[in-house]
Amino acid sequence: MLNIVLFGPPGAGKGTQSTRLLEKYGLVHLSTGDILRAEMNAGTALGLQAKALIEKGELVPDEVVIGMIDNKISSSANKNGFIFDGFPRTTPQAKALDVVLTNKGTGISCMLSLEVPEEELITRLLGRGAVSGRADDQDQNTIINRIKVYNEQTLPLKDYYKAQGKYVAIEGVGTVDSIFESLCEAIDGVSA
Ligand code: B4P
Repeated sequence: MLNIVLFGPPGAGKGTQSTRLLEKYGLVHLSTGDILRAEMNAGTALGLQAKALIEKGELVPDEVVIGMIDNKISSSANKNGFIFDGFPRTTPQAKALDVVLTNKGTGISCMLSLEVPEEELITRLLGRGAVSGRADDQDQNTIINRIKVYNEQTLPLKDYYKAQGKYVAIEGVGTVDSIFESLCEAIDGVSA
């Protein structure tokens, strides 16, 4: 199985590139952000809990996100593998993911990290906020808090995957096509 963690700060291009990668490699897309937004739109109890946190730029509790991912992996048997988009975001999430995949006789193939400077992230997210209606993209202070939370809680995962020899840095500034090519080269190198 090919199991890819697509990593990077908010606005790095994870969702954008995932859409293309899953088509090319026939993978299952697992975006915790998308799952949480679907719960918010459906007005479920989980969605209401998530909305309050997401609109402040905070993370949703680990146990909630881990449970969602566990369900999704279990209900996607016999596939080529997964793209994990926006997950894991904390060390407990990464450890839980390793346990779930090990129990399925598989593991993470690589962590592809999209590297984008902070000013560019803010520009992209405000740009998306102007058209998407996403509350967490419309307020600059919320965006700055998301980046702060990323630096404090998510960035340490680079070292987690580096220690396993799975971290690959990808230049995340450029055209969507050129970044897609870099990602494919890295994946083909890992799966060759
Ligand atoms: P996510 O849905 O994961 O949102 P994101 O990180 O903001 O977006 P993404 O990174 O996918 O967007 P993209 O760059 O593609 O998370 C939202 C919230 O949900 C989190 O803040 C958190 O509260 C919660 N959450 C999610 N997962 C969680 C977890 N595991 N644990 C706890 N909480 C969790 O796109 C951004 C913009 O850039 C777009 O407008 C795009 O068009 C543009 N863009 C992309 N590539 C570009 C390029 N090369 N050049 C110029 N613009 C580009």
